[in-house]
Amino acid sequence: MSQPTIESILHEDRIFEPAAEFSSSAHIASLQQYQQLYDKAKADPQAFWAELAATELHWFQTWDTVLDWQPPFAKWFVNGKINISYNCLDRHLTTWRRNKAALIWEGEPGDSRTLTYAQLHREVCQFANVLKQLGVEKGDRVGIYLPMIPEAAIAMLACARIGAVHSVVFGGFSAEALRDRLVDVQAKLVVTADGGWRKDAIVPLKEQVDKALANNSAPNVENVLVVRRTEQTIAMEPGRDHWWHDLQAGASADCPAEPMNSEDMLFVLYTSGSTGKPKGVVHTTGGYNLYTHITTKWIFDLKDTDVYWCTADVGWITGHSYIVYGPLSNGATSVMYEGAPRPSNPGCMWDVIERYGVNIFYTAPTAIRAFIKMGEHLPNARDLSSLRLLGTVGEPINPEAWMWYHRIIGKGRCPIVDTWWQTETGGIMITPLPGAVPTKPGSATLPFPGILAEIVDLEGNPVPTNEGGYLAVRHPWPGMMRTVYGDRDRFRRTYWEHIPPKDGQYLYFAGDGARCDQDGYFWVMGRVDDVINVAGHRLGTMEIESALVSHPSVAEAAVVGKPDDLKGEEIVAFVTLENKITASDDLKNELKKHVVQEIGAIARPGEIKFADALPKTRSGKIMRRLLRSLAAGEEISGDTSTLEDRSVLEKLREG
Ligand code: 7RM
Repeated sequence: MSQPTIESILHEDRIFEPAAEFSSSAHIASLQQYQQLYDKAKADPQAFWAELAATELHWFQTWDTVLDWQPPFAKWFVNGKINISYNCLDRHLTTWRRNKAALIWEGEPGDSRTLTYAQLHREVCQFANVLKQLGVEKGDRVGIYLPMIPEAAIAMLACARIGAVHSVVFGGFSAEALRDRLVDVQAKLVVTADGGWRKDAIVPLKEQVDKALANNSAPNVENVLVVRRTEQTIAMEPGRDHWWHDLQAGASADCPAEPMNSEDMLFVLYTSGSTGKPKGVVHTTGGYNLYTHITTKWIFDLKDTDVYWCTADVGWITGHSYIVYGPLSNGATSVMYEGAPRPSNPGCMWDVIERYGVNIFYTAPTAIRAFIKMGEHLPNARDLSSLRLLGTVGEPINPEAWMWYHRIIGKGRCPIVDTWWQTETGGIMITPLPGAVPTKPGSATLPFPGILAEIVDLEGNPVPTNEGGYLAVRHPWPGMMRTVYGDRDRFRRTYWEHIPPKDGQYLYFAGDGARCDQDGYFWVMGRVDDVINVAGHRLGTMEIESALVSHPSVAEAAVVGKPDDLKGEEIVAFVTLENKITASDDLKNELKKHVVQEIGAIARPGEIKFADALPKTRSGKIMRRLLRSLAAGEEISGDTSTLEDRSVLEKLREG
């Protein structure tokens, strides 16, 4: 099995119509209804979004301007007052949902906890008071470095409640990567845990925080809050470190939600780009609340009786938008699971579905490919009849994996929503609405109403049907990122000027290659920049190269992605060594370890290849295209005339 290629998906002509039974009770019940919404939104985007904002959300004060667009800077619902924690919690308390499960959590060792809306509200209010007690004020940044435990959602909502800006750092990132993010965002406080469970082992989170903060290297951090999770002995620095449960126990549960300006910052989440260090993607309150709310409702066709499970980690945007904010804003029951398939429990995902009667299941193609490999006997041994809708996100799904998901997990009954979006877009952009849009395996299908997606060339000109081009978006949407934290210029350059604006018309450049077929369906091919997607995790080749070059033995490094059956892509690093350093397998292992230490296990190169020199252009640019072909074991094709020294290529080829 492999990633989709132009050839394989050009020949994909299977079409799956939504089942009448599904459509009849769906929020968006027919293709015609989708088309009407799409047309309406296109004709008057501001009226479309304003109507939804007014009907779907609670506002303390209504806005006076729907959209203030000074390209590429957008402000949505200007002067509106809103609080996303209020929309996710308080407004449900006056309804029957008060005692409905908001979060169903299961830990990897099998412990579990259910929090009703009333209970979650109480915990969030208490924790918000803890933050206040420790001096956290509106606008302050709070780092969150936690495993997949309810406290992660509680901490996020507590920040949102008092107007603090959260910046969640995935628990798989190393101390170095954590420090870089805490420094960039100038975090005042960090929330962590003694440890987290990962494949039957403990991830020592608090130890990583201690390393990140050592020698006052993140000088803004005044306090660290520690959740007791794995119960091993950890160091607690008096004055700086506090146990979550100690402070939570004494905190008042009375903490009204702060009316926030619609454009106040809600969170910063770091993501990898093609150049430089990871960017802090800034999302604000009102637009993000609306966009995640309505996409969750329509795309997952959420009903009050549903148990909904998104398997992402809250450290990624998918966890932010589709475990926490989108589902809770809708008053849904959201499942949060700390575990992952592992040798001691390979069928755990299917157990969770059976145990909680999950109705909607949202996961990544890389996970599906791993499920396929583990064997269909695992899901076949469980009762999955509760499922009614399946989703995927994170990378293109190959049609074979789509068919397996449809057949083995969905038993041929459940629609599949293949959702294309990014950290930057805040929420899902291209996707089927499951009761309305017929699906084709491997296609994310059609844009969400209000999203004007196009395939263009680098000048912004439309590309003919079925020809490859760059995925771009024409009009601002409420969930879009507002800026790169602390770097408005980088925001402008990276996303809005990559395709030069014409006549004041700006196009958002997504960084993905795609094609649009004769039915207007989008087929996303993958990144066109130096970003690689390893098991659904987005990594910049530059970051990995910088990590390698920071090792004393390394002179130069070039990192490329190589197609991988399971992970989508695997990291291959070409490395030249300093004089007098000799290549060895030990050194390869040492370099792999070094990258893990600098970034985290997700960035561990699958392969390191030592070289005498790297292929470069006459102007000194590394020709990654050639390295990609070499890594994939393909023939080098295309133009190599710009290559400075052709013998470099010959040597690399000989290995
Ligand atoms: C949500 C998320 C974004 C990148 C994006 C694409 C790839 C995501 C799909 C997809 C094909 C999909 N945020 N991508 N979803 N490619 N089909 N349904 O993943 O910021 O971490 O990554 O992921 O390349 O640009 S992300």
